[in-house]
This record gives sequence, C-alpha cells and structure tokens, in this order.
Amino acid sequence: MTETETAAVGIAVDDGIAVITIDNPPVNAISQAVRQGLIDAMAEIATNDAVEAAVIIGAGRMFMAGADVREFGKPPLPPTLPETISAIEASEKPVVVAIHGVALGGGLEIALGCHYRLVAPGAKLGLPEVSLGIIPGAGGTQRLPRLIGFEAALDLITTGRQAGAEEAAQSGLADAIIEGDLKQGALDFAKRRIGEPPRRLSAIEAPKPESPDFFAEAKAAVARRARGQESPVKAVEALEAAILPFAEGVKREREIFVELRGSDQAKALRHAFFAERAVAKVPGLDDAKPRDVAAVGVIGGGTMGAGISVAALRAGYSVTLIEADVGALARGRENISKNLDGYVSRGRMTEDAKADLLGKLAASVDYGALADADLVIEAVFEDMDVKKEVFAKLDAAARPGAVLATNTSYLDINEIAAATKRPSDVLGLHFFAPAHIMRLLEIVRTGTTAPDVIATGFAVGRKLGKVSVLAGVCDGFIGNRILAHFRKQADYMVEDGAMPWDIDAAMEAFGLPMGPFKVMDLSGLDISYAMRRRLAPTRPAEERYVAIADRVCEAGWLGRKTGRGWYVYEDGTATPNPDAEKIVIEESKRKGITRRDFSPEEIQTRILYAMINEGARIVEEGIALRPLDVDMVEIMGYGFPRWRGGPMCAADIIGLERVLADIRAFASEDAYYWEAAPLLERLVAEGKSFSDLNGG
Ligand code: T1G
Repeated sequence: MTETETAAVGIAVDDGIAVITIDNPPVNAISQAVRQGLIDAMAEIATNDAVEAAVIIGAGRMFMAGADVREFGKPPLPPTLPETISAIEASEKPVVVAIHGVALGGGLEIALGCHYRLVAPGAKLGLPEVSLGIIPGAGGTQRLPRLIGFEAALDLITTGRQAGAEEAAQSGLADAIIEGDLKQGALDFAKRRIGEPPRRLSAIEAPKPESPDFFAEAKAAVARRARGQESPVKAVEALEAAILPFAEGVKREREIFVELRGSDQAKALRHAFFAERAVAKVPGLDDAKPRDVAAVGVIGGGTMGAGISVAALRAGYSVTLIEADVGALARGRENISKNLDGYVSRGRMTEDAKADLLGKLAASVDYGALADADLVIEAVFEDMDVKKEVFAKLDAAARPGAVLATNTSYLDINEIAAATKRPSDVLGLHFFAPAHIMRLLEIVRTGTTAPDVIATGFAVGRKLGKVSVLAGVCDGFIGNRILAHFRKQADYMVEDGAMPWDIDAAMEAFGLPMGPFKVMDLSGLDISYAMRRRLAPTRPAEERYVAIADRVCEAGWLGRKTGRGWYVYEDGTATPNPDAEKIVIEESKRKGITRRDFSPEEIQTRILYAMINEGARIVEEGIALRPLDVDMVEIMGYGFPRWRGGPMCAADIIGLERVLADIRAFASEDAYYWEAAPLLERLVAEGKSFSDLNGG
C-alpha cells in the first residue's frame, strides 16, 4: 500500500485500486487545492503500474457541495474545474465515483467526468447553479443530456432541484445504488471493471431533442417560471448547445457561464446564499445554550395557531392546543386536520402518518394542560388587552423555565412580557401565513429577553425548517414595517395617477409573485382597514393620508371573499373593478390632484426606494442586526425576488449615491415622506455600501 497526501485530496492504493479521497471540510467544496489534488492523483494513477482502476470518494458528511462559493468573486486560480474533469475523464484506467450525502454543482460535474457513478441510498444529486445566478460551467449541461436525455437534464438543470438515489438509478444518472459499505461496494465494482475501456460521456454522440420545438418551448416555459431571473433561461441555451459536437458545446457553455458569473443577478444570489446562513449567526449569542424543547403549547386554533401547530407537529414536537371554549377547540382541530389533508392530497403524507401526527395533538380549554410545555406560542386575536390576559394566565400555568412566545405582528412585546412575572422568558415568534408553509420566522427580542431564550427561538426555528431572523420591537418589526411603506407608496401613486392594476403589473414585472393590490384582495381589505383605524390616533397630522382603500372597504368590497375588491372575481378570473376606479378618480379630484402617468419603471423605483429608506432606518435603530437581515425577511417572507438579493443588496447594486440622489429629488415634491435615512446619508458620505455593515 502506498500513500501520498495533499491537504485536500488523499490517495491510497489497495490491491490494484486507487482510492482517491476528497477531504476538504465542512462540505468538500472544490477549492484550488482539491482541483490540483485531483489532477495530481490522476497523473499518479496513469504512471503507477500497480493501479488498474480508481475510486473517487468523499470524506465526512457528503461527497461534494460543488465549487467553493467563496472563490466566485475572486480571480480564478488554475487548474480550472473543466481541466480537472477532463483529466479524470481522460484516464485510460476505469474511474468509479462513490457518492454519499450530496453531489452538487461542480461535485456532480466531477461525477459526470468519471466513467461510472455509484450512490449510497440517501444520496442527493443536483446542479443548483441556476439558484446562484449561473449555469453549470464544467460540462454539466453537455454531459448530463448525453447520459439521461434532454428532458430529464433540462428539468434538473433549470430547477436546480436534487434527485434522490432511486431517481438517479432510474434515470441512468447512477449506475447502481450501493447498500451497506459504500467504499467496499465501490472497490468491488471497480475490480469488475478492470481491463474494460473507459466510458466517457464526452465521447457519446450528441442526443436528439425530444421534439423539433423542444428548445423553443422549453425556453418560453422556463422564462415564465423564472420571473426575470436570467440563469434558468440561459441554462436552456447551454443545453441546446449539447446538440453540437462536445468540444463546441462546452465552449458555448463556458461562454454563458463566464458571462453570468460576473452579472448583478449572480452577485445578488450569492449574497442571498450567504445571508440565508448568516441570519442564524447572532453576534454575542455564541455562548447561549438553547433550552430543551419537546412539548409545545399553542394558544389559539385560528389560521395562525393551526398553521403553527402543523409546523410543530411535522417537526416532531408534541402539541397541546388551547382554545377559549369547546366549540373553538373543535374548529381548531378541524383547521389542523384540514392543513394536514393538504399534504395527504398532494401525496406528501400518508393517511397513517396524518393519524400519527394527530395522535400527538392534545387539546384543552384549560391552561392547566400547559403545565408540562417547554414552549408556548400564543396566537390569539391581535389585541393588547386580550394578549395581556392570556399571558397572565400563562404565567400562572406554565412551568418555571418554559419559553413564552407571542405571534403578534405589531404589538409591543415589552408590554405583553410585563403582564408576566418572568419577562426574560418572553419573546416574539412571528410566523407568516400559512405558518406551516412560509419559511420566514421573525424572532423578536424585547428589552429583557434572556439570551438563551433567543437561542431557543433559533433552535426551534431551525427544527421547523424556517429561516429565522432576529428583530427588535417596533410597530411591524422588520417585515410589516417595510410593508407599510411599500403600501403607502403604492397608495400615493394611485392617488397621483396610477391605477391599482398598473401598480400590480409593474411590481409583478419587478419579480414579485403577486402585486400588492391583488395581495390585499386575497387577505381581505378589512384587515388593513382595521390596522389603519388602530394607527389613526397616533398618525402624525402632517402625514399624507390616502382614503381610497377605506372607501373601497366601506362599499363592502373586501376582496376575494366578497367577489369584489380592487378587482372583480368572476368565473375564476380577476378584472379591474370599475367602481374602484371611480373611487380612485373621485378621491384624486377631491384632493385637487391633477392625475399624471407613471411608467412601470417609476412605480418600481418609488416602491423599492421606500423599502430601502425604511430598511436603512430599521438597521440604524438596531431593529435589524444588519442589512442582510432585512434582505432575508423580504426574500423569505414577502416574495421579494431572490435574484435581486433583497432591497438592501439591490440598493448596493444600483449604487447608494444614485439612490440618495433620487430620494432627494423625490423629497423636492414631498419633503415629509422622502426624508433620506441618516444611515443612507452617512454611508454615501463615507463612500460605503450596505454590504460593509454585513460583517465577514
Ligand atoms: N462553497 C463554500 N462554502 C460552502 C458551500 C460551497 N459550495 N456550500 C456550503 N458551504 C458552507 C456554508 O456556507 C456553511 O458555512 C457550511 O458550508 C455548511 O453549510 C463550476 C460553479 C452542501 C447541502 O450551490 O446546498 O459548482 O456557515 O449550513 O445544511 O458548475 O450547503 O458554517 O461558515 O448549508 O448541511 C454549487 C450549496 C456551486 C451548494 C450542506 N453548489 N450548498 O447543507 O450545511 S456552483 C451549491 C448547499 C458550481 C460549477 C459551479 C448546502 C449543503 P458556515 P450549510 P447543510
């Protein structure tokens, strides 16, 4: 047995088979050292007569997570990944790859350069590059269709989704699933291949597309789904190049890859990738140990409470639901059961699994049933007096050390906490409807929340599969506070000359899944009406107030539930409501406003800048820890296009100087609203950007 080592790639020869081990923790990212190590290993295999075949395998949790995302913005160091893969594929001796955990991006491309692919039962294979704003850049778009055909390759590459071991074996992506010891299975497999000619995907003739219009149709369908994101559409172009001879196809793939790599969208998506992980890293919280949570109590079985209960049950917690009376309790159970039915009907849960989960649900009208709960989440009516009463009762019933959470969206949690004798155990866990589906969780700390209580919030959020973002107490926390400004701008423009459907169309073109007026119709106009009434006493007298939505609401048009709101809903289609249009025109007239045109670009800019300006205030006040926390809230909770990186990242990409100059220009018409956030002013003066505040 001979052995040589580089830092990241080890090679050991055992009975004629070289075992090449990638060892670059934590995820075996393909750093320069890994690329060089693989090239050296292949050179050694070629010249070492004792070697007759090779196995490539990953050390640690997974095979490989792909290219090192941290190297992306930097000048590439040789050897390139395509060179590395060519060296593997060129081997005259059979090379078998053994995949456990994940093989993603460049990791799967390396696997495609090997002659045989074996997978462990739990393995997941994917090309997630489009989600980073790029395309596979090391032959993935050329080798994959040669192996599994265009349709299957297009599905994997344009969605970035991961295929499991079974699917990989069925599609031909994997040659076999190895049960038991993966390395031993791979060694046995490699031994049987000794002496066989290498199987090189690049040598296979270009496949035929499934139909003559295949690429044109695919491009149109992918573009519709992508909502402004370029990379999936470009991935189809790269795939189309696979009908060319391999050398020409990879050249085209590389050109597209290089073009996208430097794009703003790739920059924004990389930011989102790191931000999604950075939000869980709260400075100063490193030493706080989360409290153990197994039993969860939920107070309130309405839409939110039922959604939270389902999220908790699915994550493996036992749940005790509390309602005010027996009738409400039955309705709460019914809501939970209906949510679970959603999974069953989509084939994502069996009836048995549903029954199991319901078996872990207890329900009671007595707070005494919460005596053993480790965490209680209150999701009752949004009213301070009601919440205080609930927390006083909870204080009496819950065991010492239990974490007490409120799901309020707006109310002052300091005040709620003060209704208990243990305010340091109280925090906000703000879920987004539907709570079992939406991935955002705002974890709201009060002035007194204990560090280990915050840490518990993050640990629970992680177990629920949420992206948790820390926020401070203010009206609306991070997300709804920005939403209020988004809506205000939309209202101002409607009163000044745009129509609600113009705003919706412009914001959908911006990349939102649904415009703000359609969203209001969906959630019910009475919700925001009640909110405006609540805020009326504290609204500054000098602030502009648009009464259009109030009048639409007062006419009884509450949105979809009444068949009419900003739109009229008939036969499954939405058309602009002509009566709402009349109200818009009347209100402009009543205020003496001469209506003017707004281009889609102006609509997008005003709304985006309102979000940026408020986001800057939120960061400056410490409500959000960093600009990236604001970005994650917007992306995960409000449909802000990920490929724009969130509002703060979008501001950096536009350039803060320009953002500030435009805001000042808006301020010349409306000085009250468009006062630039001091943080924005300061960053521009110092020549900095929001990303400078995000930390390493
Ligand atoms: N590069 C660098 N660091 C990475 C990384 C990567 N590719 N993937 C993960 N990390 C870090 C991550 O930031 C975190 O660091 C730690 O590893 C654990 O990650 C030419 C160009 C692999 C499924 O898009 O999907 O190949 O926060 O917390 O939940 O065509 O990470 O601890 O400091 O996420 O177990 C394509 C992205 C590259 C894969 C593991 N690859 N990664 O999930 O742990 S493009 C990807 C993931 C490419 C070629 C192109 C997941 C994971 P820290 P984690 P996890």
